[in-house]
Amino acid sequence: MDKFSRRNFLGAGLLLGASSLFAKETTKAIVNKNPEFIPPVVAFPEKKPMKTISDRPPLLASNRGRELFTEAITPNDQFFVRWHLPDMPMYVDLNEFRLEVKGSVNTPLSLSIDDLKSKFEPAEITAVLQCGGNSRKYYAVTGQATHGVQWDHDAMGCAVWKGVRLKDLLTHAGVKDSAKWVGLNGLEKPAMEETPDFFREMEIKEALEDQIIVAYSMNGEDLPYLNGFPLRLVIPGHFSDSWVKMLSEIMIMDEYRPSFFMDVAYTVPDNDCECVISGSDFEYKRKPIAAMKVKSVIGYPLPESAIKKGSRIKIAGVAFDQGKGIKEVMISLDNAKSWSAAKLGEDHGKFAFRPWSYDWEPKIKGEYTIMVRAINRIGNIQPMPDEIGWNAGGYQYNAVDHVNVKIV
Ligand SMILES: Nc1nc2c(c(=O)[nH]1)N[C@H]1C(S)=C(S)[C@@H](COP(=O)(O)O)O[C@H]1N2
Ligand SMILES: [Mo]
Repeated sequence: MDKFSRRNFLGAGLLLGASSLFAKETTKAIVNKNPEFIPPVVAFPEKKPMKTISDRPPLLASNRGRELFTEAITPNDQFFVRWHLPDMPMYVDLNEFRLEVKGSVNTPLSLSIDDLKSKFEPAEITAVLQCGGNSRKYYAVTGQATHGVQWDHDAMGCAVWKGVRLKDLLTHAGVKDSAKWVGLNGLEKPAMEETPDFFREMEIKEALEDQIIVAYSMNGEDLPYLNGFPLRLVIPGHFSDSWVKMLSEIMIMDEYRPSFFMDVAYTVPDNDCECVISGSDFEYKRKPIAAMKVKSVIGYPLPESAIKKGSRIKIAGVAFDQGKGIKEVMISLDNAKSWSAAKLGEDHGKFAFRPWSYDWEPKIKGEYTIMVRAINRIGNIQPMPDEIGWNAGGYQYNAVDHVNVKIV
């Protein structure tokens, strides 16, 4: 299929069964929040069969689960998908698509994808994209279950992003002195008037940071449609709620514009621990989540695996943080009494997954808990699960991960 017909697949109405899911006549987003719910596995366009938590809006997790997270780069066709509004466009025509940079600027810009590729210096960065709600279901292990989609460690991935620096676009447009905020909007529109638009904001001084890019490529290819074709914002080190997909409008503003997706969703308690007593409701002053916290996940072995005594296995996974870089990853096989250093794998840059591994030759039969704990270069360390601060939205889970296995 050529580029344009490939981008028309969702509108074509026939492909792979998934388009019929898109075509449902519902206007209400149905998201299953029951932790016992076992999602169906569906092949959406450009994706391998994915766990489909919701089809409208699409919420998809890789069917491989944790196993995906032993490698630094997550393949596009297994990269998770999260949209908030059910009415996303079914077709993006690159002949018509323009990225608008407007508002408090001297020269408003209207740029095609070709303009972006030919008129600006390309920039490339490997960075982790993680939803603030990633791993949310684990809050229920030591505290009360939290609101929101009960993601396992599967609302994350790491890719090589290529595009143009946001800074270069802002400089080109000439930001006025009065400007303080950058508003970001994608092509999808709310289904009903009372539904809030997916609108995100960041301060100008943050938007000018060198590493932030407007990406037209992911792992060397066009972005998959569901991951934001043809353009998305990439904010390395930050949770992905502001990594606006199908980015079509950059609005330079003098004033902050109140919006549901900044003021209510993706917020944590505005105090030092960013936490409240487990089980509290949302009655606290909030602030938006921003920089990610140091975290590591075990990709192999999978939970509840049976492993032959005397076999040699490589415990493996990934670690990452907000961009300070991973200093050390430690493994415990005796319920956190002692810890040993894992081997760090290839360094793809400070915003990327850092793969790690640990050789283990279990000699005694029985049940084991494998735990992993990462420390970054500024000494931030993952809390134990019973130490993690709780918040009602279930954001920023980063406690020590564990997997139970049986040696037989
Ligand atoms: N246009 C648009 N961009 C968006 C969203 C959205 O709903 N609409 N969701 C955000 C959130 S909260 C997440 S977690 C990521 C998910 O990115 P992915 O689907 O590529 O994994 O997209 C972000 N960008
Ligand atoms: Mo998210």
